[in-house]
Formats: sequence, C-alpha cells, structure tokens
Amino acid sequence: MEDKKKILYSGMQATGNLTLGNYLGALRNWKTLNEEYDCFFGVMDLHSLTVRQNPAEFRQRARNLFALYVAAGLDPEKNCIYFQSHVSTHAELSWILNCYTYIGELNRMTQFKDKASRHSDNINAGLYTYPVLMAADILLYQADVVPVGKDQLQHLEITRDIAQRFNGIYGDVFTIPEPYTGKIGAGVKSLQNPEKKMSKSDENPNASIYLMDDADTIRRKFRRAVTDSDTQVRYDVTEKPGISNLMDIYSAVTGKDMKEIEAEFSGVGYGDFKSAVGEAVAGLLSPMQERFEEIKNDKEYLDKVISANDEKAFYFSNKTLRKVKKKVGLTDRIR
Ligand code: ATP
Ligand code: LTN
Repeated sequence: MEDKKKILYSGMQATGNLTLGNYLGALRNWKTLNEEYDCFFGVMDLHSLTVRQNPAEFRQRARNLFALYVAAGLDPEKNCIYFQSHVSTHAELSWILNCYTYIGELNRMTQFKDKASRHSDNINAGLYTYPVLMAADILLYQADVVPVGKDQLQHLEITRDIAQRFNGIYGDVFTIPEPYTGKIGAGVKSLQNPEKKMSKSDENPNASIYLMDDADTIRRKFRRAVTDSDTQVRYDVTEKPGISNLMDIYSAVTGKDMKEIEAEFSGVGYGDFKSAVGEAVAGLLSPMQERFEEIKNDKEYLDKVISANDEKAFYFSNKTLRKVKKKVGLTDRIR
C-alpha cells in the first residue's frame, strides 16, 4: 500500500444470518468505496463472544462471513480481509484503551443498554467494553473513514473521543476517523414492524430478508410485509412507515428516486408494488448467492488468502501498537 490512498476500516460481527439491512446499510457501501481507499475489513469474531455462541456453529459462521465479504465483491487480494481474533494487536490495544475510557462514557452506550436488557442472564464485562475493542480495531489501522449503519454512530463517537484524549496526552498517535453512513445507512426497517430496524437477531424470520433467502422466500416475505390500509404508493415516513421502508429498499436497489417510484406505481395498488420490490431484491442477491456457494467450499483458496491477510493486518496494526506502547512507557521486550 505504497500509494497515498486514505484508509477505510469496517467489519461485522459473526453472529446470526446477515440481512438485507446489513447489506444495504454496510456491505454494499464497502464495495462502493473500495477503489477509492486502502481497505481493511474484519470478521469481528472477538466481538461476537459478548453473546454466548455454540463453538462449532460459530466457527463455521465466521468462515462463512469471510466468504460472504468476498462474494459481495471485495477482492481479498486487493483488500485486507481478516479475522479479528487472528491478529493479537486488537486485544492488546483494547486493554490499553480501556485505561483511557471512562465508565461514564460506556454507561451512555445505547447498544449496551439494549443488549443488556435482551440478555439479562449474561451482562458480561465484554458487552460493556465492546466499544473499546471497536475503537482499538479502528485506531490500529489509522483509519480515515469507517462505513457503518446509523446504529453504530455512537460507537464511532466514543472512538473519536478516546483517540482525541490519547492524542491530547501523547501527541498525534491516532488518526481521528470519520463515519460514513451512505444513503440507506439511516436503516432498513423490519418488514413486520417498520418502527424497528431490520435485525439479524429478530426472532420472527418474516421480519428480515436474509442474504441467503431464495427468490421465492424473498417474494413471499415482501408480499407479507406490513403496510397501512391505504392503497397509494407514496413516501411518508410518519404516516406510511411500511410503504416508505419498501420504497427506500426499492430505491436503494434500482437507483430510482421517490418521485419516479410514485409515478411508476401510481394507481396500481400495493400488491404489484410489493411484487416489484421482491423481484428487484431477488435479482440483486442472486449473483452474490451463487458466488458465495462457489467460494465457501474452496478451502484451499480461502486458507491461502486468510493466512496472507492475517499477516498483513498484523504488520500494519503492530506499527501503531508499538508506537502506543512506547508512548505510554511500557518497556521493550529484550530479543
Ligand atoms: P444484531 O441484531 O445482532 O445486533 P445487526 O443486524 O444489527 O445485528 P450488526 O452486526 O450489528 O448487525 O451490524 C453490521 C453492520 O450492518 C453495521 O454497520 C450496522 O450498522 C449495519 N446494519 C445492521 N442492520 C441494519 C439496518 N437494518 N439498516 C442499515 N444498516 C444496518
Ligand atoms: N460493532 C460493529 C462491528 C464492528 C465494527 C468494528 C465496525 C466491530 N468493530 C470496527 C466498524 C469498525 C457492528 O456492526 N455491530
């Protein structure tokens, strides 16, 4: 990475099945920004441990997530795609940054409050310090930009605060990252309750389009999407949140704006509109699904790129970690 491109960093947890929300809110933006930046994408498996996992399933899911990044069009020979747990610098910097993060700041995190209430039997310290590990991920690579959905903006804010605090004490060690949310970063909503975001941990499978759903399932879920009792396809988030969510999705997939969509479906009713959204989304996902099927079983190829990228991620991140250790006054190892 000799040229002077800026650095992009992002990642997803290897929990649950990815949804259309993850794709339109994050993964697709990664692909769009891919050429412009030097990119690092993590499979955030250490973060996934904050919620109890079945070890065998978890291992497979993490590998599948890696393959899905590749299937989504991120070339692992041009982008550094790697497993967070393979690169020891993350856990190390995370510990150091814990000592520069205030409990008061962590107490304000809405994702912690939300997850603690949903997993009240397992409110572990990892769930609490989750944002510090995320700050370490980002700051280790001196990232300029971090594309995420809107629900992650608070974590980006705390990352910036920690970095600024550290730089204030020790000089310019970390680049201060900017968030990037893209057009639909505001959020794809649940198909069953358009007041809620579409989420991979929703218990109702009809609420989410999973990236691996087949075309028939996708069509059916859109046909059953909750809308209002009116018949007019019109964009109005307050009065017509269900239809507006479908319009957001249709617009994100086809590139048409709301006026064009209203004109296209004027006088035809919701049934035809829902079918068109289903068709568009099925068409969007099918090439990625095919590629995923090919890649996920190519063990030799995956092992090769995983190992090369782990090395690369360690090399880059360790430069920052070494600097941090020096700045805070930790002694050097004697070799
Ligand atoms: P969980 O339900 O387990 O909290 P999630 O579906 O919210 O998971 P994450 O792993 O937290 O998914 O998110 C991965 C990325 O996808 C993040 O950048 C997040 O902001 C984005 N994202 C998730 N859901 C949506 C959504 N409905 N709309 C837009 N972006 C989303
Ligand atoms: N918390 C993020 C996943 C994540 C991440 C990151 C995203 C962990 N570390 C660093 C961007 C940059 C989420 O999407 N739930």
